[in-house]
Parts: sequence; structure tokens; C-alpha cells
Amino acid sequence: MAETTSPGPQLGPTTPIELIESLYSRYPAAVEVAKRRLGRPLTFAEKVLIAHADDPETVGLERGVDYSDYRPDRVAMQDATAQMALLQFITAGLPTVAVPSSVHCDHLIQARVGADADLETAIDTNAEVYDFLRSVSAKYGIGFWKPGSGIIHQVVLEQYAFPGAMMIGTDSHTPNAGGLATVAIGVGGADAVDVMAGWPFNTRVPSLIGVHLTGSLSGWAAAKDVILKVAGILTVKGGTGAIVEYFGPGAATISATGRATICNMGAEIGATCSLFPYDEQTARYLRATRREAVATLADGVAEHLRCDPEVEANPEQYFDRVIDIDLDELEPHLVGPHTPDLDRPISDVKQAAIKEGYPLDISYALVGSCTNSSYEDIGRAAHVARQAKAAGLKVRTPLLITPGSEQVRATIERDGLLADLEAIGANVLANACGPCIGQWKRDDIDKGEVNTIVSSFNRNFPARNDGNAATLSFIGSPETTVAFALSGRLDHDFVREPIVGDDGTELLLEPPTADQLPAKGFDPGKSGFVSPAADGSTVAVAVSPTSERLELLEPFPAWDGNDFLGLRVLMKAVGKCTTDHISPAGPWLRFRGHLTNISKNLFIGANNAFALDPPGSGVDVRDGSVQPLPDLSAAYKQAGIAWVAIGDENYGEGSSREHAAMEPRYMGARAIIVRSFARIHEANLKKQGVLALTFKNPDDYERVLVDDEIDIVGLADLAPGKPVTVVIRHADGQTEEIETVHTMSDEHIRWFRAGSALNVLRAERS
Ligand code: MIC
Ligand code: SF4
Repeated sequence: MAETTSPGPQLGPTTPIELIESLYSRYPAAVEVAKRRLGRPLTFAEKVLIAHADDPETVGLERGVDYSDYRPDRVAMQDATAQMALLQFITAGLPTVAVPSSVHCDHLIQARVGADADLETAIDTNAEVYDFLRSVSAKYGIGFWKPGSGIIHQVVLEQYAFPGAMMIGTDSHTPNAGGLATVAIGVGGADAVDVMAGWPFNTRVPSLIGVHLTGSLSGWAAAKDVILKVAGILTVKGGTGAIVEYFGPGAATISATGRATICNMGAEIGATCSLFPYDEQTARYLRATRREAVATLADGVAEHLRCDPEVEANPEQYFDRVIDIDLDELEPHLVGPHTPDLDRPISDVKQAAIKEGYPLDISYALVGSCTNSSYEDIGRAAHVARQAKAAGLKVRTPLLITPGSEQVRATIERDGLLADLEAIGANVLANACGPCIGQWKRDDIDKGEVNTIVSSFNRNFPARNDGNAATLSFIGSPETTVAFALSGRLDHDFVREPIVGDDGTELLLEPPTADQLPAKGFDPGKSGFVSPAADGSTVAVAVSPTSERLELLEPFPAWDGNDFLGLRVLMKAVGKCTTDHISPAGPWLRFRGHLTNISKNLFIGANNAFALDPPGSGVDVRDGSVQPLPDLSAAYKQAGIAWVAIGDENYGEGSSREHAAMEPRYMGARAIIVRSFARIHEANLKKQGVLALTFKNPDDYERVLVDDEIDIVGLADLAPGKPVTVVIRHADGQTEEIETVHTMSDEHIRWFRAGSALNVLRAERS
């Protein structure tokens, strides 16, 4: 295992040029190896993968089948997931991280009053967690970005991502960096720990979906509408296990930050990541963000930083699936409520809203989040605002703006774009996730009140933004969001109908236009970067044993070698069970570093087939009582009753938070058995030593009843590709035997036996 003793290249706030040179020097030979082994031209994604293969000559290449080892160039972590990742990293006992890594403080800032006050409150209330992250970063050679410096994915795009790179990040929207031609993959903390410890990143070779773009965006259509359209086509599970590669003449017309929006929201279709090629758009963005030298280097290997011409000419031969989108025909779209793939062009929204009975008055409009807070985004939103201001109009719906980074904030302030938005009544929040992740103190409605909100965010699962499952959340581009804020009505087609002011003034908005990049260059604003200590051994990391927010981890017990017999069914999820249902964020973000405390939210958003009302309830089979699922799991744990949870399709969709896997593990789950899994969550369960099983016949889901006892047998013979037998013993004495399948490799089986991947890592270190 590689071991680094000095933090060396990690020290600065950008990717060291030597690292890029060294990677690019490996590209030609690695690409040649893949061409020889596959006997054909390559897509861009395949080039990046082979250039990062642990061993290009032997790495498995079979898509969707092989598990392969890669060497990413970088690891990025945000504060809400970094805590658990770093608590695990500490237990590995290494002197420093082996790969350049960074921590970004963005998720824990609550939106209440406005940027400055909210930031001050966050620094105060999260002091213990920020101190922990800062000292761990200082000790282990990790770059630390202070609260207020921006949302992880914007900062990574501005500072670290570079064409042809591979990185992993403990956040599902890490693929944002695909806008800069980086293969950037969202992972759970345990995967990050492997890479920071010098191990390779092991993942299944992704399948490849090609999106062929022609034409160019015009009118109201924005980059956001490309991905909303793709989400409508592919649905929330259509991208599972795939890299989505964009190419074709239309791709060249989209700015680097627009591409990042598209790649960011590829997370919503379950994609491993999304990717645009390197070209003049990428180079322009690199130059604008003071990385001229990176663009020059990339020019030198440009042929390797895009797909081969044969692929572009005959994509069907090289991709598993090809989607064609003509940007000339693209309309603005709106998706929602409750799922990002319920897609409609704006022209259909009015009719659908009336038919479905969605509240027509919009209660809030929100612009920002990691997916849509670039200079161009805010510029287009501001153009709409200027038109309204000139006509004497103000927003009818309160409008909140969260800039993506301090650099964007300082620049849009300097260029008057923030002032344009404030002039129509917008309120500017801190550079952070804020309302996107439920960090929103909303006082205008009561819990349970049905209401409509529109945002430019990426997720709209129930209760996500404001903790109220009755809020209907719709997603569109920033300019769409501002247009809706002006009319205040979901049944207003702003493309075709004028906004009517209180005094009868009519304004038919013109389609927005804006500069992609600031003509005067970016203003970096206040620097939020803290370098790690030159000698980390002198830095102490303290976790108070009485803390309610941080808790050192105890290793999970190893498998005892016996089959699992007589497991109880804690719950059977019906329909969507995202990570926001399993371990919600919002107020619970507070406990992300404390496994015992955060486990008190286990499944509180889940819809359990056996106790539907209220969500998060379960039946105690010992006496038939209905209880909150966290209480029930605690009671079972205390009584030594092990359990399984049953899931529907795409179980674990959404976040990368490994808490959604660690909590069930900690509270006594032996297996999670589902109709299908979302990629990151399945990987997280395996890492934590939970059996992640899929019904071979999805209808077997129906066989599981509330008072069944479940046996999982033949575990001593667990092997890759071999089904696992599950015996369902019904309360009436009948028994059914079903087959489940899994995606465990030999390595994953080792983790299961050892109790967790971390236990394996620790054993190898000692
Ligand atoms: C999200 O958008 O759901 C989050 C919050 O950024 C998560 C990470 C987390 O739960 O901390 C993600 O997308 O991975
Ligand atoms: Fe933050 Fe929202 Fe982006 Fe997640 S999706 S990183 S919560 S802004």
C-alpha cells in the first residue's frame, strides 16, 4: 500500500501542475493499451478510466460486470459526510492522506435571516464540528475550506477539477466536475477512506450512455432543461451504473458551468457520473479561473480528452444506449413534485397543475444550490429581474438566492447582478446548501400545509427542503424560477403570457441572455482556504466523550460464521425510499458525527407497508403495537432481535450519506432485501458489512408479511454471482423459499465476514 509521510502537494488551494503533467504523460500509453485490448476506438469516459486504472494491462474492462481498481487524483468531502469519513480514517492510524483531499464546510449553515447573520450563527453553533474538521484536516494533510467559502461542487469546479482527471467525493453531486471533463464520482465515506489510505477505488466498470447533442440552446431553454429532459427520458433509475457521456456539435455550444449543471443532476438519474469532452469552452473556463497553465497542458493531449472520431460518427456501436437531443427544439421544463423525473415542458405545466390539483399560488422561489449558481445562471436570472424592475414589478413570491461560492458571490455583487435581484425583492443567503438540504427556517406555513415551491435545485423528495412532506417542490432553471416568482403562479406560462402587475401593467418577458463568464474576470472574494499543517504529528484532534455531535467509532462485530436465522422484518418500504426517507437531513445534520444520536432518525420518513400512517412507523411483532421505527429498532436491538428491512425499486436513491447504511447496521440489520438498489447506497451497505440482496423475482417482495421470520442461509458459501437463499417462515407455519442475488465480489465478501470494510483495512494495517 502506498503511504505518504508528508502532505506535500495537498497544501495548496488548487491542483498542483506537476500532478496534471504526470497524469497527462501517462495518457497516450494507457489509451493505447485499452485500444489494443478492446480492439476498437474509445469513448472519452473509457480513456479517463484506463488512464486511472491501477494496472491498465490487467484491469477488468467488461462493462457492468467487472469490479476494477482505479487510482483517483483527488478526494473531496463536505462537512456533513466528512465527519463520518474522517472518524473512520482516524481509526486506520495513518500519518497523512495518500491522495490530495479537501473538506468543504457548506451543509451545516442554516438559512434564516440572510448571508452574514446566518454565517455567524453557523460558525457559533457548529464550532465543535468545524474545529474537529479543521484539526483533522490540519493533521492529515487535507485542505480545509471554511464555512462561507462555498458549496463543495462549485469550489471543486473553480479550483481543483481539470480535464481528464478522476476524482471521488463524499457527496452524490460530485459529478458536477464532469462539466470540466473530469470523471467525478459520488461515494460513501468508506470509499473515500480507502483512497485516502492509499488503496485503490474499487467500483464496477460502468456501462456507457451517450447523449448526442445537436443544435444550440436558445430562448428560455437553458442547460438545466437539457438534464430535466434527460431525467424525463431515463427516469430516476435509468442511469444506474452508467457514465453518461455528452458529445456532438450541440455540446460545444454549452458553457463549462452549464455542462456542470447537466453533470450535477445526472445524480438524479442514478448515473455513476456524467462527462463532457475537453474543448474551447473548458479552456475558457480554466483561463477565467486563473488556470491558464492547465489549459495549455490539456491542449497538448486534447485528442485523449474527448471520444475518438469513430465514436462520434457511429455512437450506437460504442455506447450501450444513445439518446439524441436537438437543442434547437428544447423548451424550458419544470419537474416535480416529489421526484425529479416527473418532467413537463412549461407549456404543459398550467394544465397539469389544474388537473392534479397542485396549489397554484407559489409560496417560495429559490435560486442556487450546487447545481445552478454559476455566474451565467445568476446573470440570466438577473436579466429577467431587470426587465421586471424596468416595468416596476416586484416578486409576488418570496425569492431566496444562494450563491454557489464566495468567488461567484463577490463577482455577481461587483457586477451588479445581486443588486438586480435584490431590486425585485430577493433575499441573498450565505454561500452554502441552505434550503436545498432542509437547512431552512421557514415560518410562513404550518407542518402538513400543502403548498407549492419552485427552485433551481436538483432534488425534490418530500420534506427535503423545509421538513414538510406536504410541500410540493418543483425544479426548473434559475430564470424559470425567477419568472415564476414574478407571477407567483404555477398556472402562468411565462414564455407566452404577460405578467400583469397590480396596477395592470403587462410585461411579456423576453428570453434571458447573459455572459457565460465575467468580462472583468472573477473576483475571488475573501479567501476561505486553510492549508494543512506542515507537520501534522504536532496537531491534536479531540473528541469529547460527552459530545452530542461527535462520537468515536467502535468497530462493527465480525460475522460469527452462522447463517442468519429468525430475523424479524423491521419494515417493508412501499414506493420511493430515498436516503432522505432512511436518514433525513435538515435538523438531523447536527448529528452526522455521532452514530448513536443520528440513529434516532432511522427510517422516520419511510412508508412502511405494514404501518402506513404516519410515515416512519412499524409494528412490534411481539405485541402488535405500532411504534416509531427508530424506537422499534432500538427495542429489537436491546432484546437481541436481529432484523431485515425490505425495499422497493431504486432503494437508497439520492444522497451518498453512509449514515443510511451505518444506522441500520448499528441498530441490528443483517440484510436489506429490495427490488433494486441505487448504486451508492448499495456500495455503502456492503462497506458496512450489511448483506445487500435483491429479489431475483421482484414479485417476491409481495411474499414478505409483517410477522414473518426470515432465514438467510448458505452464507458460508457466499460467492460472487451465486444467489443467496432466503427462507420466509410465515406465522401460519407455511414456509416459502426464494432466491436473492447480490453484486458482491470476493473483496466485498471479505468485508462482510470481517464486519465491515474498515475492519479489513485496520487488520491489514496492524
Ligand atoms: C444531498 O444533496 O442530498 C446531500 C445532502 O448533499 C447529500 C450528502 C449528505 O447527505 O450529506 C448527497 O447528495 O450526497
Ligand atoms: Fe448541497 Fe443541495 Fe448540492 Fe447536496 S444538492 S451538495 S445539499 S446544494
